[in-house]
Amino acid sequence: MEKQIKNYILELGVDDVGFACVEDYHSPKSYEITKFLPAAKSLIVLAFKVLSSCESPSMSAALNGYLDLGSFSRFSSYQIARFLERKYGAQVATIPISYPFEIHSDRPAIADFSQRHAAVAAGLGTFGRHNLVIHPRFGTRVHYTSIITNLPLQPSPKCEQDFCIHCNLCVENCPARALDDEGKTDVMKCLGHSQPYGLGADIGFQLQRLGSSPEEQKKLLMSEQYARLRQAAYLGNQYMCFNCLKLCPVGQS
Ligand code: B12
Ligand code: SF4
Ligand code: SF4
Repeated sequence: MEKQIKNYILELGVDDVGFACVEDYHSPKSYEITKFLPAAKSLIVLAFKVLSSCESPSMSAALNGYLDLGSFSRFSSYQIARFLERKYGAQVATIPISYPFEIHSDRPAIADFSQRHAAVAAGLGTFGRHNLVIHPRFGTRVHYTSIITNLPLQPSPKCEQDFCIHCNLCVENCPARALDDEGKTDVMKCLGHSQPYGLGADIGFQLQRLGSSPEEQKKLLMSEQYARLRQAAYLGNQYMCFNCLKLCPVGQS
């Protein structure tokens, strides 16, 4: 069964796949897997290689590569989930690249499920100094999604090697200095640079608008800042910094 599933997934064009049993998924801050699927037994983790457009000097071209990947990952997850249901009568829950996830004020910027822990459990990489998972072939330029299922699948072997070469390029080139503390990403610092038109900026804009005269409000609504906030809200996901992902040399030669 594992071979058939793997072949199906790779033939769709997904770059790599690994299996894990739910007991091997250890993410202290995430919800229990059974919250998503009470009968869960296994995780199927998919790896999608990030396009070289992440290196583009144009942030909109770099972001568009991410959005393309996002659409393909949704298409793939849905196809694979349907295949598992039809062929094996499986129960499934698909977990996306990022959104949607439950939002609670005591869990700021923390998702329900950790794709990084899932990838490590499924033998698709190990953590690097930048707190991202480094894949044995694609290096850091990879995104992960997961499918939780009640099928009992033989787990893939875990990666034993430390793929990070400890060059410190990610830390030195983070414009926000968000990676200075080893093992911790300063989320607010990263967000300020990587999502300058995200929720924080939107709140700032709305507060400014609330305190303004009708004439000033009109000006604010006609501004570049407002147009950028609207675009970001429409896209759902918006990144303006890719340094830790694109500068990591592992897997790039
Ligand atoms: C919210 C989010 C963010 C937030 C906050 C991130 C955060 N909390 O660390 C912000 C906006 C800052 C962000 C930034 C980025 N993100 Co982001 N993000 C997410 C998202 C949606 C949820 C993360 C989360 O809350 N998980 C739940 C928590 C409980 O688990 P966790 O993420 O694994 O976090 C824990 C572990 O990583 C652990 N940890 C950290 N380092 C180490 C090291 C070791 C050795 C160990 C054992 C554990 C450990 O500590 C964390 C807290 O408990 C995930 C997708 C997902 N659902 O997992 C993507 C995800 C983590 N992001 C990703 C990426 C690519 C990025 C960016 C590069 C974006 C960009 N510009 O391209 C930057 C990189 C920032 C960085 N270097 O850390 C990828 C990472 C892929 C990979 N190769 O690892 C993910 C997995 C998306 C995906 N589906 O592929 N992100
Ligand atoms: S995405 Fe940019 S700002 Fe965020 S941690 Fe990586 S290098 Fe730093
Ligand atoms: S840039 Fe260097 S230090 Fe940072 S994760 Fe990659 S190999 Fe490790």
